[in-house]
Amino acid sequence: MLRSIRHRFKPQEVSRELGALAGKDMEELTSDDILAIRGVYKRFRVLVLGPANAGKTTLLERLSDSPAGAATVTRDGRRIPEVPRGYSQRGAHRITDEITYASNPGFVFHDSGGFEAGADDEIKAVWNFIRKRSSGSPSEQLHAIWLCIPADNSRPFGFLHSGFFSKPTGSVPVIGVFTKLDGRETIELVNLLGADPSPSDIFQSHSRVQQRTTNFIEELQTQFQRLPVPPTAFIRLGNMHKNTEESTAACTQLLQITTDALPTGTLKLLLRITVRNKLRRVKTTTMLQRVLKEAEVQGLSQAV
Ligand SMILES: Nc1nc2c(ncn2[C@@H]2O[C@H](COP(=O)(O)OP(=O)(O)OP(=O)(O)O)[C@@H](O)[C@H]2O)c(=O)[nH]1
Ligand SMILES: [Mg+2]
Repeated sequence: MLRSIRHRFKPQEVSRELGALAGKDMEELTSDDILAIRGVYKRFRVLVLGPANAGKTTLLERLSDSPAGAATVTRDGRRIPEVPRGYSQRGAHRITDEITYASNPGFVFHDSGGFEAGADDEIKAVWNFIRKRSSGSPSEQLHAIWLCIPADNSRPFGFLHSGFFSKPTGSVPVIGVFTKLDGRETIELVNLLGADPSPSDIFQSHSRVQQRTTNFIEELQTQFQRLPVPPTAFIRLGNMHKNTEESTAACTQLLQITTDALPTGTLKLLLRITVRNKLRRVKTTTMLQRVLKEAEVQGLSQAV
């Protein structure tokens, strides 16, 4: 059954010309090759799916090195105010809205909003969107879906009981993103030691808490893998609300897993090009900030 679904959606390169680039390494690409790939796809398009409070917006902000509220949201070509945190379920949000970040312009995101089990209309809207955007013009197509599954939720599998993953997503890979691992560790710690453990008990229980957290996630992952159309790959994220080396590394890992899951060589190249441009931009911004800081220290900021 699964094999036939996959076969039916056998991914194809958009054109013979792009297909010819597919086998190349990044280092082999000429600037004309890069222009050709970006000319067809424009931007890398991701749908972020998941229940309310799963950490979807936080993930996009971390990935884009952006503070809260920095997103540009566009509806029918016009900029609209970003939906404030916690309001995504109140009709202010549409899955077709395009979310971009000035610091990360090669990506465009769509947010499912926080739908819940039994919210059939919302789930239908998500499916309509996936169906429409899994084919058609390459620049409008979805390239990947990140399904955020909050590990600090006692029943994070719940919102999928509606049969959400009984349908294939065409050639768009779904990455299962377990979020808030740190929250699950806190829950496991309390389960193990009660609400008010001493610091030494916490220290001694560290590896047991981690083991219980791993067991919880692995059990969940097994449930997802039993779905008719399971996610292609999984990743575990924690402390993404903090801007740290770990959370930055986790974003890099998510992008690598996504690259591996993409169905065609040119889409893999598109994502690699997009990430490389983002890293160059971050480097330039960091350098600029350092220069400005030094200028400020020396009282030269006017001149700069
Ligand atoms: N402890 C912890 N908190 C997190 C993490 N990621 C996000 N949060 C927090 O969880 C809350 C919800 O995060 P959001 O990113 O707004 O969640 P969302 O999925 O976009 O929620 P909706 O927009 O309502 O659908 C915020 O207070 C975040 O700071 C994490 O990895 N660990
Ligand atoms: Mg949100």
